[in-house]
Amino acid sequence: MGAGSTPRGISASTQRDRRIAFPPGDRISSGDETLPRNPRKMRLTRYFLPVLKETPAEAQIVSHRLMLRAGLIKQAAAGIYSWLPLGYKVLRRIEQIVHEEQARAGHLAMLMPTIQSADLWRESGRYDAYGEEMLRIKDRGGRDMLFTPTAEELITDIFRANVSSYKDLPLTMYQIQWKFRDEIRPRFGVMRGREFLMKDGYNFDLTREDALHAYNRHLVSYLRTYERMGLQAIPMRADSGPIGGDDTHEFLVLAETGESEVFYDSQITDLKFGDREVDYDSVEQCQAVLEEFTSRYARTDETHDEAKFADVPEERRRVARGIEVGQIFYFGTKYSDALGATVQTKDGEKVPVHMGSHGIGVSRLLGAIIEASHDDKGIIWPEGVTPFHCGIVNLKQGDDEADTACEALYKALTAAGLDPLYDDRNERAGGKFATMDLIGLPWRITVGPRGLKNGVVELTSRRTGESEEMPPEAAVARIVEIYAAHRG
Ligand code: 5CA
Repeated sequence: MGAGSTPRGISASTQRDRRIAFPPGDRISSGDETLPRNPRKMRLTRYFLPVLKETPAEAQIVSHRLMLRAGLIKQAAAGIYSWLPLGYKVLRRIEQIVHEEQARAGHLAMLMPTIQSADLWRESGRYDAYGEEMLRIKDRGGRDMLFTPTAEELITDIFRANVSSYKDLPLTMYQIQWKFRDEIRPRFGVMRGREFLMKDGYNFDLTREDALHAYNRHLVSYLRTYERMGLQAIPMRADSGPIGGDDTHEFLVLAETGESEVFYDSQITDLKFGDREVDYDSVEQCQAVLEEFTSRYARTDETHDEAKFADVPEERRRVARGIEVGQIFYFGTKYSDALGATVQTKDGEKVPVHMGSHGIGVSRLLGAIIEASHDDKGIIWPEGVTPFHCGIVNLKQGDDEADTACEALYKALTAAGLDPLYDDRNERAGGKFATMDLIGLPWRITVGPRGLKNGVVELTSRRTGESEEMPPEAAVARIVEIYAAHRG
């Protein structure tokens, strides 16, 4: 497996003003501020990085092995993980990108509880339909509760209690919240967990056409989101499962270890979203992106059609495996009918709202990114999600000149808004390099007395392994420049 490619609650009316809130070229944020920094903790001697020398026997796929070995996660129970500091940092960076791209599309962030009452789920009929995957809990009063596997019912309840007019539409709200699905076979670490972090978004629209625009807008927004994480996620026609509806696309990252079998026209992998500006309010622009990215054959095994696949020129037919990192659904009035979520039209008629839901597997993404971007030495984080922007390796801890140069580099990088990790341990160079390679920071600055005599440090790319000597200020400038290209 090779390395992967480098590369608003106000009111509904403010949703329409989204271009005013985010003018083209506006820099939102880099995700650097997701966790407050404590400079002392960014020294390896003060950090908590329990790396494992041995390959854990229980891990069957490379991402799971590397997540355990690099001290990102620790299993707490089957399919349930603690996120250790380094893993939690990456998780927060991924969340930050999701939030920024949702804001860009005009969607409102909110938060719903993980524990819900069974009553709403009885109204929709899903309390029984969901089956064994739903973790059911009784509170002390004997009331049926559950740990939410998804939130269509709760959001529809919020909607029906507060919205009654077409004037408040369109509306899209989302959350990033923990979900629980009591999977029969939790496996591959965070890839198929029982507890997992999901971004789930829900659109409410007056008409089918408006809801399809919301669907298309999500597709565009997701393409951009995954690319910022250094991933190519291909939208593929899929099956809607327990969520329901006819229109659904899954986003798949190609990987040998993926759980889904996929069939596609190889031309689709040439498509890049890039830095194009799309007006998320424009029906035509969103539709055009959807057509561009979905007109070639790309399906999961659930919807695969041999006859249609045969129309793809043979040399372009691909059968592979993929990791599902997201899914978008349009299910019309399934939940609004069941729960009575209606609005009054201009003519005073009461109609059920058209809805869809849209999910991103936030915690699964760590596994997917590692599957797509690693080598035999360890993880290679794409710049967009790396836990630290670069590592500083001191070859001779205790040497005045080397220590002073490392401190100065550290200060210069943090002053430029970057987040470096300084390996200040009293260890052999080989051990320090091995740790940096394992945890996968994309850039490393190596500082040693010999180089310093010539006024240089060494800047090394984790991806290519290439090193270049340059004065410390030049190394800082280069890293600043690299990350400037990765800001939202
Ligand atoms: N309500 C809809 C969209 S919000 C929904 O639940 N969709 S979903 O079932 O497709 O889940 C959304 C995403 O969550 C999936 O694409 C997948 O990336 C992730 N996901 C689903 N199950 C798991 C799991 N057991 N472990 C890790 N991630 C998961």
